[in-house]
Amino acid sequence: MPTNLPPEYFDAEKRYKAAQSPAEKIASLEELIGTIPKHKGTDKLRADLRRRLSKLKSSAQAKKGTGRQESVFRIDKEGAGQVVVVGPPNVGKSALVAALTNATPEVAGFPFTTWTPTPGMMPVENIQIQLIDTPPLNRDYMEPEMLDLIRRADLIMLVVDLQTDPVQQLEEAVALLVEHRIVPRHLQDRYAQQRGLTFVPFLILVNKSDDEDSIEDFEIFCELLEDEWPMLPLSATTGRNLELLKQTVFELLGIIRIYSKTPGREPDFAAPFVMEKGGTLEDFAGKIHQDFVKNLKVARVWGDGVYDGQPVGRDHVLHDGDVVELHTQ
Ligand SMILES: Nc1nc2c(ncn2[C@@H]2O[C@H](COP(=O)(O)OP(=O)(O)O)[C@@H](O)[C@H]2O)c(=O)[nH]1
Ligand SMILES: [Mg+2]
Repeated sequence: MPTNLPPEYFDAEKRYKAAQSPAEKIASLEELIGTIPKHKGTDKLRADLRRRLSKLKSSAQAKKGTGRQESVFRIDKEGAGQVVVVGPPNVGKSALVAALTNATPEVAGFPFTTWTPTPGMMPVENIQIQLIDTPPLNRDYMEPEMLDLIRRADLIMLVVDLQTDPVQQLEEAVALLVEHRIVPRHLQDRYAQQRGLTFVPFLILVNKSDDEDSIEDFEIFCELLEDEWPMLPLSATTGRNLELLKQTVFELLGIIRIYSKTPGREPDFAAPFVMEKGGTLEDFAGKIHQDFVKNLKVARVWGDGVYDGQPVGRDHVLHDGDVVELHTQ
């Protein structure tokens, strides 16, 4: 990367990295390209970014256009994590996705209303997590592409209905997924001998736990289960425990938020970089740009376990909320 880029470049780059929707990405990338001074030293960078811009534009176009559309089950990951919402019919999957995100999937009192997956973004503090509403699990036929979508997910939220035999719903749904080689990560030791499995973290959402009266039913449900599950009683209708759900998803995704800072300026707390828990300073530099990894001279960190602005090495482990200033010269 050219070393003489102006501070506006890094500000614009932050906005670009934090952009969620294709439209937002395109707009912020155009802005980013506009901040680069035109001379020989920046030719390559400008060419690279313009190539990325035209790719973004054509894939956004392809999505809008009719005809040769890609599979509806191929949903690009957006935001800090992709979470699929699965379960039997009529348990309230669509109602939950509608309550938690900007999406408006159809909610109805009869089964099999949702035929195609519908993504929406769930705001959790200052980040967005993608939720995908899906057609019901069905023993007779599972769309292979729907199974791939589930396999690729960062987290599976399995919804059951507290008011309609939730034990059977949970056991049947898990059995069906395991038959398709999708295994709850916390049970992976049991499957150590088998090959070709995908282990994905699960969270069981016990929906229609509308109010305090449902607590006893929920406790009975828990006692009847053979295994321990990460689990939350909640209600799409009354909103019970929906805030707790957001925090739980954030924790289960195993992610942290890091704020990048330009020397002499305040960090932008509205636009965190999201990375995996346990990530190091070097991982963070790589998220910003590979050249930062190569040319990194000093980094200063404000946050957990350091004094303000403490210089740290490449293998310093970062924590949620840390502010980092990278210096390449
Ligand atoms: N009492 C109650 N009903 C709910 C709740 N969530 C959804 N429902 C109802 O359950 C039915 C099925 O909901 P829907 O979201 O379409 O289920 P899906 O088939 O799993 O997507 C609808 O009549 C909803 O109004 C809830 O938390 N409490
Ligand atoms: Mg539905």
